[in-house]
Amino acid sequence: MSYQCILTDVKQGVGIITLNRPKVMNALNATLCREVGEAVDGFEANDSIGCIILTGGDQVFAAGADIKEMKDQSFPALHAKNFPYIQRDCWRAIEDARKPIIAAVAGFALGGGCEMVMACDFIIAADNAKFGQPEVSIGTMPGAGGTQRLTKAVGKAKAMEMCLTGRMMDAEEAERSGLVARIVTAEALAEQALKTAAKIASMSRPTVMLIKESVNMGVSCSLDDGLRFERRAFEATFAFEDCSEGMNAFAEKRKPVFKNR
Ligand code: CO8
Repeated sequence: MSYQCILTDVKQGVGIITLNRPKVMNALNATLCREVGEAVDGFEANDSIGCIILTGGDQVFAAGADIKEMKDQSFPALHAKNFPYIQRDCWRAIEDARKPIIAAVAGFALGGGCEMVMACDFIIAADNAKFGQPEVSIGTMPGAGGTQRLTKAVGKAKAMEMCLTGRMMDAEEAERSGLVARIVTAEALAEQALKTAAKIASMSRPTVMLIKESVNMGVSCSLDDGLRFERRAFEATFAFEDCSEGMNAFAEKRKPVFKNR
């Protein structure tokens, strides 16, 4: 499949999506959003892939929605068709994916770009990463999860300050605040993200999917409901051949051979 605004690759059971509009800091135009959605769908449907990486360039993940493309939109058009010019809600495609998606972020992740990495399952940040919701500076506001996911990730005080002032958070503050899982050097980002994703891809896929679903449940439901869901999901893993293979392999002091069933 050839794309205009992204690159895709497959390595070690990992599907890699790279945003690729370097001249405009990977601004998210309609084509890029559609292509990210299509690439996620394609990797989801590909049985040889167990994990996905979403990444950008060395200096910028994405500087947000393409302001030049967005600037002439009107409220009636946006409202009537739920942001029609984007055509494909790639943020939704990312969060609906059942395979884990890791964001590997170097440089700016701003506006819709910050929202895109927050829709992923976790973020590995390069030491030059910067996160922000600067929409207020151009007279608008986050529209794809910025006020919601940032608040859940870093708490109300920091999210409110960032959304109201446009202040960016550097990688260290983002790690301290719980927005990113881990910081690596910019040079090591691609390798470390691939190593992490390949490790996930080597695990039992149905179990990995249940773990992802269970953690995500916990983000949006009560502790009681989350614990109940987790217990049923845990029990369900005993229906997988991979579960008995994993436990037998441990008892027999050998490496498990997971068959994703
Ligand atoms: N859209 C379009 N073009 C952009 C964007 C953008 N978001 N960001 C940068 N560019 C372009 C610039 O216009 C420039 O192009 P040219 O060379 O033709 O003039 C080129 O990229 C390089 O940019 P700069 O010269 O500005 O580079 P700097 O290194 O000086 O600055 C910044 C980098 C700080 C990233 C700066 O470019 C910037 O502030 N960009 C805009 C950031 C922003 O406001 N983002 C929020 C956009 S709104 C949004 O994301 C809402 C999402 C809602 C989604 C809801 C969907 C349902």
